[in-house]
Amino acid sequence: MSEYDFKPIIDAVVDGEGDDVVELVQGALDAGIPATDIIDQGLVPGMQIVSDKYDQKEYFVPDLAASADAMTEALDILKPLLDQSESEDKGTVVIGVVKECSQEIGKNIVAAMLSGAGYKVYDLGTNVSPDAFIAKVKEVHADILAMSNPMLQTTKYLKEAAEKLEAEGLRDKVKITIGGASTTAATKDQVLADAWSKDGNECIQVCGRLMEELRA
Ligand code: B12
Repeated sequence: MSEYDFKPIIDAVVDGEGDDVVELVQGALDAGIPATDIIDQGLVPGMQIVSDKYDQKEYFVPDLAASADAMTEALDILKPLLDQSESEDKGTVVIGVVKECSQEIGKNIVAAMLSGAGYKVYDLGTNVSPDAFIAKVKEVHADILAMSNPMLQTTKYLKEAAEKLEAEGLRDKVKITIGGASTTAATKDQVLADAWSKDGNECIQVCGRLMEELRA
């Protein structure tokens, strides 16, 4: 943990003030704070407060959208700084948000962190059908399929993708990892996935383990 005061960044995310967030993030970078610390200790805790306010009916969808936009603007600055190990080849990951969902901030963070950790990442964006996931996995010979599921009602698509992968005879060649606000460690077994992670840092550890299993 650095001594840096992340509260102004947290507050600006909570207030949905994109310009302020960008300025403060730039200030943190200028002060030598690593991009991952800015995400983990500034942006994500800010969004957590936003989530709590939404749960308590203090915030509504337009407030979420303002904070989400502020966070996205900040991530656009930070993403290139996470992409630092292009020469490494840790493995190939196909990532996306499941069908019927357009909530992508968490997935964007995980994708950027995986890429920064040396994985070749194919990001399919949001609203990705099980068929589209499998088609990309086959096209790029992916090692890992990483699916983000922010909403409970779309959990079925995680399982559908796993079943389709099995039907293609690829289940022993491709590992499936999942995450997102509406998943827990228990979801992994329900949807026939290999792993679940709570955040990007954990996902990097988990993908390292999955790659070892594939290469064993
Ligand atoms: C911001 C937000 C929005 C924004 C999204 C903007 C965007 N461009 O992405 C907007 C306003 C668009 C939105 C819309 C909706 N939202 Co919303 N939203 C949120 C909120 C408050 C925060 C999400 C977020 O960005 N968090 C910050 C990121 C960093 O966290 P994260 O997404 O959890 O990701 C982290 C981990 O989960 C993990 N992770 C994420 N993906 C992956 C993938 C892998 C492979 C791995 C390993 C890990 C991983 O790592 C990430 C980094 O730490 C959540 C509340 C919450 N508790 O999450 C609700 C929430 C997800 N939304 C919800 C709902 C209901 C909706 C709407 C239906 C609301 C409506 N009535 O219109 C719509 C759905 C639209 C649709 N079909 O997609 C519900 C879902 C409830 C449920 N159980 O199904 C939540 C949980 C709020 C709630 N408590 O009710 N939302």
